[in-house]
Amino acid sequence: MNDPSVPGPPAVDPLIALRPWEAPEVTSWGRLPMNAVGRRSGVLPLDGDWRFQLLSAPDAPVGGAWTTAQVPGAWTLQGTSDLPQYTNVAMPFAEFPPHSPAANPTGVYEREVDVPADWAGRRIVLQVGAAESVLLVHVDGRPAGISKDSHLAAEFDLTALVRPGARATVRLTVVKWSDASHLEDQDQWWHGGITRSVLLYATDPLHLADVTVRAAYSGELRVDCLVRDTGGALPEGWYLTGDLDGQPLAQDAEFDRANAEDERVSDFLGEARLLAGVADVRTWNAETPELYGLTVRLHRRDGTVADTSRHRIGFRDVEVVGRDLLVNGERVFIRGVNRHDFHPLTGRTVSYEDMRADLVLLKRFGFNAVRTAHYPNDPALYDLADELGLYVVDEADIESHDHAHEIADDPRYLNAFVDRVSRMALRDKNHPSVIVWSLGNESDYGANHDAAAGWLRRHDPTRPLQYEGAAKLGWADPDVASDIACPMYASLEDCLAHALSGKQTKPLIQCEYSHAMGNSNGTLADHWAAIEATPGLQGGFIWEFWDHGILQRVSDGRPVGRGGAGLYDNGVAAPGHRWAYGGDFGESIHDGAFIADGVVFPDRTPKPAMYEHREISAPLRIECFRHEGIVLGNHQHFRGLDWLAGEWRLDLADGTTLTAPAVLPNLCPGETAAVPLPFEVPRDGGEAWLTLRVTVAEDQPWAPRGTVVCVPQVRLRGPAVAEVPPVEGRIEVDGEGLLVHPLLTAAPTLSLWRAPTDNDELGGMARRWRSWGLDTLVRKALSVSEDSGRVTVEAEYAGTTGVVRHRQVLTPVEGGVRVEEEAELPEAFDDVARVGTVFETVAGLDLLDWFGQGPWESYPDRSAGAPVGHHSVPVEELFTPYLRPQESGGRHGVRRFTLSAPDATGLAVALDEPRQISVTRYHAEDLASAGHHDELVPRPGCVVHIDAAHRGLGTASCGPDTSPSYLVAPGVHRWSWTLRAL
Ligand code: IPT
Repeated sequence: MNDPSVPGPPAVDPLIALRPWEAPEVTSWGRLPMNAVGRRSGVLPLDGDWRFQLLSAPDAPVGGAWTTAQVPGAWTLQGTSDLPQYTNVAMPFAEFPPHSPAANPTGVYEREVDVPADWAGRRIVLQVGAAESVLLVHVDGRPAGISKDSHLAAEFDLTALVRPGARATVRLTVVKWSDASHLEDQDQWWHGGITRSVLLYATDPLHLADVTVRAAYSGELRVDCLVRDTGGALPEGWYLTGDLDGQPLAQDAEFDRANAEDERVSDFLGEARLLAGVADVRTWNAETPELYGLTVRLHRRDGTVADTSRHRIGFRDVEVVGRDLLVNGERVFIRGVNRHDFHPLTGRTVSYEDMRADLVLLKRFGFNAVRTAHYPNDPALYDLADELGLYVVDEADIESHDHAHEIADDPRYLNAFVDRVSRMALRDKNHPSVIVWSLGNESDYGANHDAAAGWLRRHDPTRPLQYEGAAKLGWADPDVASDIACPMYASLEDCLAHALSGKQTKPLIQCEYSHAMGNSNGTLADHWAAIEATPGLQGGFIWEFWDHGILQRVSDGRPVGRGGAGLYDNGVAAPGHRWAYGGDFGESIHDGAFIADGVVFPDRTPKPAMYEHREISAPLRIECFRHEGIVLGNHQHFRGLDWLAGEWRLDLADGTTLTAPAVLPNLCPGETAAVPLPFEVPRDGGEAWLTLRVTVAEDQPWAPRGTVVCVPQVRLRGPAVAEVPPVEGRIEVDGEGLLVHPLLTAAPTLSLWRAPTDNDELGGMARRWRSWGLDTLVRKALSVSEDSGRVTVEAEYAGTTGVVRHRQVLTPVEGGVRVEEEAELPEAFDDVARVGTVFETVAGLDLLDWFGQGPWESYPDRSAGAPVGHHSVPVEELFTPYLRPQESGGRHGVRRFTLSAPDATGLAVALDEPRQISVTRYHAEDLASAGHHDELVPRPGCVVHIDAAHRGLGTASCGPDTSPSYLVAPGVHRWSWTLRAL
């Protein structure tokens, strides 16, 4: 501090005077080049509590009271006045690029650091894992550096600014809004803070400045190293050694000789290469992610080690050939998801354990790829993807959405584009999991993209790159910025038409599709049936993994923050809490629940759509049932079936269930074989379904033995139609013709409406339904007649633009009543939510047993993952708590069900054919009028829907609606069911 050899703090702080927050040309100052050397030993972690002040602007004086802030962490979740704000496309402020608002929350973090005495003579580096959006670094008041790029680490050489054995004060000033915010306009919460770890490390002055690994499918290994010395000139005689899983690697003499003879190369070069050919190499792919341990050592002339770098590497090739993306020569399907770094308590700060849990879950549900939407994710994610086996599309931190067109060609932002793309590649290039680079998201297309693409192509010719926005002239556009046609939310028809057009030039892999907002992901199975059957279509990335709900206290509207573990369970926030979405922190500019569009809840509880995905990704499938037996097929790309075990189950409609162990055939990828039917199928018992429950045979890194992988199914026999004969008896109806039944508190009436899903709302259907008056239909009994015990009720329901005629015929049957219904919808009602019956039961019937699809929620266009069988689920668990309450809890293809109390009393319903039903505690109006779950008041009984027809879910909140075949047509609908007491 009082070292005369270092200059004192300047009178005017140049980092503030420069106003770097509105200088897009300034991407950094004093920052070390990004590299892939990896963490070294000799690390001093600086995470924990730092002194903290939140200024109103970056040039406001520091001098207020200090509080503390946790590093890593966003200050927006740590009790400051600056709260999270959610916007999608819209910038949260009005200033045009490169400007930012004068009111600009700026966090000043400060702490003392005792620099270890034994670091004397060493090179001392500060690493800040991530800070958004501008980082200014001071050491003892002296400027040390500037960095932008909120999702990548920044390193600064502090050797000249600190003294080993002495104490230094490190100040990290983080400016929230800047020119760079316009490049970080991703669809997520805005936060401020230091969101990844901070640390100090030391190296020898002679050090590895970068290590670039090329490990090919052929077994060829090339490790290119960049060597530097802080003194400038490299000392004579340095050399490299290495080892690969214990096998020594030597420096490539041919490379040295060629450099020595190359006149363009100076003595300073500092480059060397390790080269090896690995015989019988175990190659890496997402199914069998074989890794090798690589160590690189930099030696001084005397043989002592100056620096060491360790890697886990995988041997694999990736290339685009024609319209196929090939991994190790195979056209692999990309079963991907878009993933943000997210946590409901800490915002963007995620732990290793959390990321591992994310990827383990993805693997268990059949995903094999992640797009790091929309910025380079936490570095540990890539290690985990290497280890667990997931392909990664690594995306640069560029989304200029609101001002996309202006920025893509703005030369002031040129540096930033190249900087962000190149730094990502420099950090992540050695990961086998990274198979494609992405130039960013939703930023139009301009010269800045081509500049970044040019840099990438030269630096890393081993990987394709993609950018959705580049396809200005359509998906076959020969633009330089995308090797893959990677549209978002394209319709299946358009994708098919392109693949069949004869004009396709690139693989078609949607960068975003099947928007998972609320109750969604309709037609996923149709997409995959087409993808698997159509050359040129190779998959896509579901939007998205997370529902980004932030845990919030209802009482004061504040985010709970780090202390909230245990305040949520199974997708639901504890009483007094809720999952906040846009607007819940009082933001005036926000995009509401659009932030809740993932396949998992904010606590990572899978939504039912995950089971759909698991089944359509099944590695082992039942192809068909033929006379010679059941034909099984291996749908993997690289792996046999030896890691799987199976069990057969036969379900008959009469309740009979048989099981038998399955012997799986030895099938190579793509092969099929017939196996004998494991049961003698009983002649009686009605409809018969054969299910193969496929589990993990031996522990996998991502799943213990016994984990279910898929449950393929085939129907062996169709249903037998059983006529229920009428009996003598009386049906009791009230004066309005409403059934009076001791187990019902509300009689069965017609229902044409559902609590709009997010897709219904944003797709415009809900508005139409309201304009037709479907949400407030008024029933008018026209006639009630009785004929030898049978009651016929003719009713009309008046909407605003049409009348629906409804007839109910109630007939006494053994133990209950048969209800035959007919509804006639006017032509104007050409797309309603449902046509069916709703009634409400007495309290206490809390268990649903059914024969049909399940056990999880399913809908007409999302039912491929719900096998037919006998299922039993408590009513409380039937409901899916989508963040904004909406239609939920449906079960598809139900043939019959019972609702019972613990003493086995209750009611039984048999349906004329497989129907959509739901059993919840809520009326559609209850759900539709609530914004969050804490506002819902459950009803004591069950609200039961039986639908003759139920509209598909589609994905219209962002993308295509459901297919026409899943719409409910106008005209006449007929259905019937019987209700009996148990
Ligand atoms: C697209 C975005 O890339 C993604 O970040 C997210 O916003 C998603 O849609 C919707 O949730 S952009 C959209 C305007 C098509």
